[in-house]
Amino acid sequence: MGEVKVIGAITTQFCTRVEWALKLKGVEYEYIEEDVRNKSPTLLKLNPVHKKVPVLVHDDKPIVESLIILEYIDETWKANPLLPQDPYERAIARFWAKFADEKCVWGAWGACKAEGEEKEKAIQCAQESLAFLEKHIEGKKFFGGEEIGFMDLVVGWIPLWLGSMEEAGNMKLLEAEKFPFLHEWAENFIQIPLIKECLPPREKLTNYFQATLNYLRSLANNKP
Ligand SMILES: N[C@@H](CCC(=O)N[C@@H](CS)C(=O)NCC(=O)O)C(=O)O
Repeated sequence: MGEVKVIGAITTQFCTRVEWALKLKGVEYEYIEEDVRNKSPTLLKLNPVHKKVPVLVHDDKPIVESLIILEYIDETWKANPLLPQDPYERAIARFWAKFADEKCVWGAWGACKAEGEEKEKAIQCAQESLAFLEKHIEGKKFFGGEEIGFMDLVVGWIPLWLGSMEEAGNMKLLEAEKFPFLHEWAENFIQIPLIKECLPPREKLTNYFQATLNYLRSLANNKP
């Protein structure tokens, strides 16, 4: 199995998805918390391009970017496959994972940050992206079918992180009436013991988003 380390930050959903994948595969690992506001020389050495967490270190070899890390984990440890076996289905899963990271994560954060007239527009835009996930999960237990798969881990931030963003940003994106299937999936997903055990405390997350919003707004207010 070799030595496995995860360099992460507790408030970061991109790291939690990596821990979920390792746990699903039954891989033991050492977790090392990084302070992303005061980056360690180790992080800068292991991820010199993006300087971000997570970094997976397997037998001293670093792998970065969480979607790439998930694929590496899936190819290295074969138990409980994350991606489908069929090449077309795999391509589709990768497409939706990329969509979810590019549109849903940043759409939700955009709506969280927005103020005044921009807020309604940003909420609508984020909900348009979430509507694709709603279609995708309709009639299924998990995005992966009967078992948790790649896409479940990728959108696994929704139940907790989205709730915290909604609280900090004073808005509601995942309305149960608008997104009944996604809402139900989120409620079930977060109750799974293996999923639950990697989650940060909600209060910590909400405080983190609130502090980030305050910081960004103070920068904007002090612009010349
Ligand atoms: N696309 C990256 C995103 C990772 C990411 O944004 N990490 C953030 C934590 S939320 C980070 O390390 N930020 C430090 C920085 O931007 O300087 C992935 O999927 O791994």
